[in-house]
Amino acid sequence: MAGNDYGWYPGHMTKSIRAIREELKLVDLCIEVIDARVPLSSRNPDIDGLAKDKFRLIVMNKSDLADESKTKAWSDHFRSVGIETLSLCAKDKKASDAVKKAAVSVCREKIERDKKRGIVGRPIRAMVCGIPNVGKSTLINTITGKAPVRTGNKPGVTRNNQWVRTNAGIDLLDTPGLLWPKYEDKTVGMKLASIGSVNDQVINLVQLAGESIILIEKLYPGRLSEKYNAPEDAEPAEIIRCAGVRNGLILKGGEVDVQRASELVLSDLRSGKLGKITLEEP
Ligand SMILES: Nc1nc2c(ncn2[C@@H]2O[C@H](COP(=O)(O)OP(=O)(O)OP(=O)(O)O)[C@@H](O)[C@H]2O)c(=O)[nH]1
Ligand SMILES: [Mg+2]
Repeated sequence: MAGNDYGWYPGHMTKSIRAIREELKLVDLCIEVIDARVPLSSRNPDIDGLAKDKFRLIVMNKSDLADESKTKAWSDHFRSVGIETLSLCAKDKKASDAVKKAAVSVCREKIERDKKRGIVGRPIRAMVCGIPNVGKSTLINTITGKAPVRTGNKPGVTRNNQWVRTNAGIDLLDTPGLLWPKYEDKTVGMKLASIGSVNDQVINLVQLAGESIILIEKLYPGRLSEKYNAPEDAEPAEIIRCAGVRNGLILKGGEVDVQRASELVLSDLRSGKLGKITLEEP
């Protein structure tokens, strides 16, 4: 484990940033995909630099798993700082039109400029970027209506930039998920790990489950104890134990398998089985 700060910055990410920089000349629009459950922590600070001369759109994805009122508050917040924002579920067909419409609206200056030069119908070239596992590739597949790029429920699935042409006025560049070398705030890494954007193989999952439980109990009191039949004032270790008992995760000697019970809690959190949860407020 890379310390207990949930750091994960493999060599391929350094290479990916370099490769993205090379593509940037060709890009009009930066579509930054973030996770609606952690809208602050899932914004890679490097993207502001990479996209500084580009039109911008934030997509708050996985909003089907997030707290609706907080998603609305975050969208308002991002718009108030001047970045057009959409909240959506990339697996939902409706996402396609919403993104295309927003892209045209955000890039209207470029479209006008082209028109004045006699260029009509040149597609918007959009780079889809963000941290790992937030649904960048899924969004591209939904917009194209096919599956030209690979997706998967773990971070680090996309390894190379890939342009995807559509006949809908927008070309899309799929990019590998990027984290950054050091988190300023310790809880950032924990939140990113809890939503599945950090490689689970470099993490102590028992510790992560415990820290996630503390945060969720603070924001959504009673949610976990109810789900796992634990006493109302149960400590994290007790909640993990109850989750194990409830799901039959028992070792040979009769004790709860804490490792698997912790993994189960994290899996329930990530898949929405603990209900809609947003871990940050604007
Ligand atoms: N619930 C839910 N799941 C989603 C949504 N969008 C994507 N997913 C799932 O999230 C996982 C990651 O999706 P990908 O599209 O591979 O994510 P990515 O950002 O391309 O990930 P990397 O290439 O690893 O950086 C997959 O299991 C998707 O099915 C969404 O809006 N809601
Ligand atoms: Mg991908």
